[in-house]
Amino acid sequence: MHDVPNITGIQARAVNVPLEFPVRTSVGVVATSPLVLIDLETDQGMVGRSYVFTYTPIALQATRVLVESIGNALVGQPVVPFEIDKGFSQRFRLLGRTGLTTMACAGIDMALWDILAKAQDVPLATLLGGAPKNIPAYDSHSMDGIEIGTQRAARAVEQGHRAIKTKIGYRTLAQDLEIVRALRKTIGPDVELLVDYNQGLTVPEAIRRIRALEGEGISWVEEPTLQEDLLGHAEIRRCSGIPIQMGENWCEPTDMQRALDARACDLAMPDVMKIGGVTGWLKAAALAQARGIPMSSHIFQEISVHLLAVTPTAHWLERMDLAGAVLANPLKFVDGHGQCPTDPGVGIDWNEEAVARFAV
Ligand code: SMN
Ligand code: MG
Repeated sequence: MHDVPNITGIQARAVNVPLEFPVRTSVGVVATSPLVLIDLETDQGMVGRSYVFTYTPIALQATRVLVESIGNALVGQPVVPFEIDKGFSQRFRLLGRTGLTTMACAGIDMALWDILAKAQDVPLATLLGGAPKNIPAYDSHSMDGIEIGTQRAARAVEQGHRAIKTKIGYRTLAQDLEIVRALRKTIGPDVELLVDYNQGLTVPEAIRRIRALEGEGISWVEEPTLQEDLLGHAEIRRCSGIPIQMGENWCEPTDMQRALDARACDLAMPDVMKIGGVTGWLKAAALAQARGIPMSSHIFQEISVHLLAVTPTAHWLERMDLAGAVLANPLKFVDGHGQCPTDPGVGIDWNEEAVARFAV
């Protein structure tokens, strides 16, 4: 029986990584990918690797320092994620386990599970009781406009994707309809089309626009209004003939519980960072199973491809590559499926030359 490794140190590095396409949303543009790269060291030599995505470079250094402080506070502790998770809840009870604190704790949690999988010499999916399998992925695009949007859609279909997501919420409904129709023309009738409003509409405007989209064969409408407005989402859902999707902004499983209790959505897509890491994801997967809610991932494709192998109501893997430029082996996709790695751990290793190039 392997004895459990103990944490001996942490390295947290800030990088700001270029993106092939900026993530243009109805509420703002993510032009680069600000990441905190985590190396969690142990007394058995294996190193747990993960990253935290901070959405804006403004939050990058603060998050890096928070990750480093929390990691240093764990030195000497055994790699037991469920105990460390309980410790986080207790330690941050007064501060509040939310926002950057949740993100930093989740980054460390993901590294802890990477260590455990490496200690057992198995891929994370296997450690969690599943088998590494290739997961169907939708290619996730932005408010790219018609020319770039249709080019990206055509490329995705050539790569074998059976679903693509576009971001809408243009100034007018007519523009939303125009891009949706242009994409539908490009991908044909058999590829699923998903749309994401990124919280950009009021409840009445969301109801108006979704009603107009109902004839377009759309498979889900994501975050039509403010993500914290659960009753607003529930009202939209009651009026909508298209399934409502949300979850990327749920902070810890308690937020997911509240959204499901409010009947805010038909589908769920927790973000493995904001939901609380692997530990948070496992709790979220149980919530989704209890209610029969299909559960998709949100960014973090490298670890999500393992987690969806042990998610009872697994739905889609989101393909949006935010870290590939600093990874030694970016996640591979074949015929529209994320290829789950079979080496021990998650499969995250840094391209140190690129890390140095994009260091902040
Ligand atoms: C999204 C927004 C911002 C950064 C990455 C991804 C988006 C999604 O909401 O669902 O992919
Ligand atoms: Mg989204």
